[in-house]
Amino acid sequence: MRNSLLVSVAAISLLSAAGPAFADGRLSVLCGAEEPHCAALEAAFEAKTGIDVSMVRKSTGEILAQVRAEKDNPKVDVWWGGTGDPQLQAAEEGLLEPYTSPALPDLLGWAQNFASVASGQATGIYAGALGIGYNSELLAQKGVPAPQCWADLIKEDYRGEIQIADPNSSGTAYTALATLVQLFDDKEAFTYLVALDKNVNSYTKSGSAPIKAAARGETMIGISFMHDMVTQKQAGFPIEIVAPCEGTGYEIGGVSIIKGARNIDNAKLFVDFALSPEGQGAGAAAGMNQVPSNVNSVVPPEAPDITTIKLIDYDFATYGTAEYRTYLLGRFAEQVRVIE
Ligand code: S7P
Repeated sequence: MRNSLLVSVAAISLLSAAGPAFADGRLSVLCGAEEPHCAALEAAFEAKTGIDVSMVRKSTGEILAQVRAEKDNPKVDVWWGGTGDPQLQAAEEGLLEPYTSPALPDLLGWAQNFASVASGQATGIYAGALGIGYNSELLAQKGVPAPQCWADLIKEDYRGEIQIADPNSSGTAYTALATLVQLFDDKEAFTYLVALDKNVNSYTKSGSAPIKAAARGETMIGISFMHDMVTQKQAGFPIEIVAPCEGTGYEIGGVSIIKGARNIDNAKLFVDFALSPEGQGAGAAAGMNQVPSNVNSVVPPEAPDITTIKLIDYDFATYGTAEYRTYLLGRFAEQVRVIE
């Protein structure tokens, strides 16, 4: 009798260990936003729920690569932050778990649309537009005009003066690639990128690195999200922010649960929190300047007003497909640069 009881207990423990989902007070999150943003959200969620979060920051393309690599044995529960296209690509590849948060009706239209493009497997958390940022002191020293348009960036004035991230690792740079293809046609966009390459001094891993480098005087111009430029300006660096005259693209940052998440109940709690005014307020408190998706969230006072910027009608349904990602990144490697 005692022996058979021991066997049953052992079997139950084995089943639980192998089972797909059990809340045990832990949660593993991959964070695609800025480090202070990740840390602030982690602290706020832990304080509210007592759940112990393990949060790792990576660039968006790197997160997609990890989620793909771990698909048969997922080690991560939640993907929070970073640009939305790679989450749409993961959704299409069946790597995410559908979840409709009760907060969905409180979200702005663009965040709800994003959730429907993702078939309920990812939800919009914030939005922000791409821009050109320049260091006004370096610009004055060199005596060149301030760039106003994408077209300006291929001029000789800016030879070796521009940074942009690698579209393979960075969601920001993928957004830039998809933006240029939507603004011009494919052929013109890649001709432009080849010309731009002559002026690029470095392709960085992370999307915010170019504007941080410009802020510190390591490059004159950075192509990044405007809200990341505002953060540098607020820190006192001589950065000027330009909304390109031809129009620009934008991101919708996303949150999603990884298919097969071991801590699925905690993951749902995290998604609900990330969509709440309280969770979204953690970003603003950490000095971040994206536009939050919940109608009741406080918009950071200096967040770029995306309603006044000339935005393209960014086609998330197309540029969020794995087919387009493969095509754009392949063509970039073939015609522009293979980044080591
Ligand atoms: O939090 C700032 C932010 O610009 O970072 C994310 C961005 O994708 C940076 O990551 P990458 O290295 O992948 O480019 C944005 O989602 C976010 O707004």
